[in-house]
Amino acid sequence: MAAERTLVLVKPDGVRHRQIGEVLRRIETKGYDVVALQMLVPTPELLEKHYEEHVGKSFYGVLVEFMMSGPVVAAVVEGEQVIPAFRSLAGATDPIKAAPGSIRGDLARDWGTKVQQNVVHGSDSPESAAREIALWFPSL
Ligand code: DAT
Ligand code: MG
Repeated sequence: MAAERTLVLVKPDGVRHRQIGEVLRRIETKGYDVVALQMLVPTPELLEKHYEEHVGKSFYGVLVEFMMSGPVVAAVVEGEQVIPAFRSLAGATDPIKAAPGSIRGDLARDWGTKVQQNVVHGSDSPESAAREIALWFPSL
């Protein structure tokens, strides 16, 4: 099967807790390639496009505020079936439900009522990956 690409974000909580290296280590150890990397504080405009399916939901404001609370690391990761594979490495959205051994299960520190503080984002489909990579890395 051909290699595919996914967009990974280390969210502000992961950056704050010095977990950038640990997240990238898990990706590389699994056998995937980091092919583009940058650090930035996202704008509301970028986040509105990135999270377009969540605009208008009850948690949208809290999510965007959190995502702008500090720098995030954005990475394009490549390899066979990397879209579902990274979702599996990341674990369930809610850190309380994320299994031990997963990034969210092991590394989330701000869980409780803060579902959005779950360390990483990973694209959920080939269509989302293409859209998100174009948003975060327009020159790719
Ligand atoms: P995922 O990041 O696992 O793809 P998602 O796309 O459903 O999850 O939601 C995007 C982010 O929004 C998620 O990482 C955390 C936050 N979120 C989702 N559901 C939430 C909720 N019910 N309350 C607060 N934040 C939520
Ligand atoms: Mg999602």
